[in-house]
Amino acid sequence: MDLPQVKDELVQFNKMIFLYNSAMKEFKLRLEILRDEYKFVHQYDPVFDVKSRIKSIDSITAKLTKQGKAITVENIENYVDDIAGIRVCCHYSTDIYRLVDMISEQKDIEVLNSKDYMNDPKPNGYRSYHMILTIPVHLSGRVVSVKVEVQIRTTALNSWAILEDILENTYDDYLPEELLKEVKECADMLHAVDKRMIRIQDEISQYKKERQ
Ligand code: 0O2
Repeated sequence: MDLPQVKDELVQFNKMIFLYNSAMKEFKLRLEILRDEYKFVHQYDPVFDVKSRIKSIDSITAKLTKQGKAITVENIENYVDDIAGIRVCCHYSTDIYRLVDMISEQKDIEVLNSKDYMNDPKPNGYRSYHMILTIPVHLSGRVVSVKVEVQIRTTALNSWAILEDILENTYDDYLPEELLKEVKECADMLHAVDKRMIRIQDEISQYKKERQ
C-alpha cells in the first residue's frame, strides 16, 4: 500500500469507528428509555449495569487473521460483527428475556442473529444471551444502519465470565484441567443460585399479591 492509500484507509477507519460509536450511543439511549418506562410501569428496573466498548485493534486483527482475511476496513465491516459491543447485566435471568423482547420489538431495530447461551451454555459453562442487531444512526442528510452486539447476562454470570476471561488470557496454550473443571463447576453453581433466586422472587411476588 502506498502512502495515499494508507491515508485513505485511515480516514475510512476513523469514519467507521465514528459510526460504531454513534450506534452505541443510540442503543444506550433506547435502553435507558425502555428502562425508565419499565420502572414507571412496574416500579422495578430490569437492568443493573450497562457497559459499552469499541473492540480493540488487537482483538479485531486477531478475529480477521483467524478467518484468513486481510486487515482492511471493508473486511472489518463485513466480517467482524462485534466492533460496537454493549454488555447489559441483570439481577435475574427472567429480566434477560424481558429485555430481549423489549429490544426486538423496537420497529427500526433489526435483529440479525441471536445466540441463547443462557439455555444452551458453552461447554466451559459460559451463559449469556447474545444479539447482533442493526440500529439506525441519523446523520445530516442520511440514515445509516449500524451493527451492534448486545450481550445480556446476570450479574453472577458476568463475574464468572470476567474470571474465565482472565483464565483464558493467562495460560497461553495449556489450560490446567483442574482449573477448567473448577471454573465450570462455579458456572453451574451460579446458574443454580440464579434459578433459586427467581423461585424466591416468585414466592415474594405471590405473597405481595395475596396481601393486596
Ligand atoms: P471481546 O474481547 O469481547 O472482543 P464470533 O464473535 O462470531 O467470531 P463466537 O464465539 O461465535 O465468535 O461469538 P459469540 O459466541 O457470540 O462470542 C462473542 C463474544 O462473547 C466474545 O467476544 C466474548 O466477549 C463473549 N464470549 C463468548 N464465549 C465466551 C466464553 O466462553 N467466555 C467468556 N468470558 N466470554 C465469552 P470476543 O471476540 O471473544 O472478545
